[in-house]
Amino acid sequence: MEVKGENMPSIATLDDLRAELHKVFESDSVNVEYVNELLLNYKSNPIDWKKFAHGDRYKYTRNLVDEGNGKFNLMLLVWGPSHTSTIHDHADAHCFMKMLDGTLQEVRFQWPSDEESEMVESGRTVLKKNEVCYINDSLGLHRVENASHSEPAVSLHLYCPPFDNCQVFDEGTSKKIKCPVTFWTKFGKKVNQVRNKN
Ligand code: CSS
Ligand code: FE2
Repeated sequence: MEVKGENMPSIATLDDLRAELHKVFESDSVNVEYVNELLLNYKSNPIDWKKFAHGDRYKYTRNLVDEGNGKFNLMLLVWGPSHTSTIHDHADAHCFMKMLDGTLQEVRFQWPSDEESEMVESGRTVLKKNEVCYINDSLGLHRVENASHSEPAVSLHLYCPPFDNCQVFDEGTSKKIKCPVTFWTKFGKKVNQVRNKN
C-alpha cells in the first residue's frame, strides 16, 4: 500500500498513537510501512510518556505501555548511560523501535551458520530522537547500545505478535540460549525486582 501524507491521521500524543495502532492491528496483516510512518509522525513529548519511564542504574528496563488486545506489545525501554542489550533475535515478530529521547546505536549481525565462530557484523545505525528503526528475523540479529557515558536514552518498542522469549547470542562463539522477556513495570507500576537478562 502506498503511504500518502494526506491519508495519515494526526498523531499528536502517545494516546493518539495507541488508538491508531489498535485500529491498524485489528487486521491480521501488518502494513510495515504504515506503522513505520505512524511512529515517525508522533513527535516525542515526555509529558506523554514519563509515567512509564522507570529506569534502573544497572540494566536497561522494559516498561509495558499497551498489550494491544493481544495483537502487539508496546513498551518503553529506558537505557542508562552505557547500557546495552545482548545480541538477540525477535522470535519471528515484527520489531519497531522509535527513539523518544537520547541516542542509541543499533549494531546488526548475520544469523550464524554454526555455534563455534565469531558473529559477523552487517551494519551499524545511529538512531536519534524521533527516528524509527525496523527489524525482523529475516533481516538478521541486532544489539542495541546506549553509547553515551553520561546521557540516558528512551525508546518505544512495538512487537507484533507479542513474545515472551527470544534467543540471545554470544558474539565470540555464536552460541545461543533462550531468554525470557521480562518487564520492570506494567502500565506504570512496578511488577518485580528481577532485572532482565537480555
Ligand atoms: N528486543 C530487545 C530490545 S532491542 S529491539 C529487548 O526487548 O530487550
Ligand atoms: Fe531487538
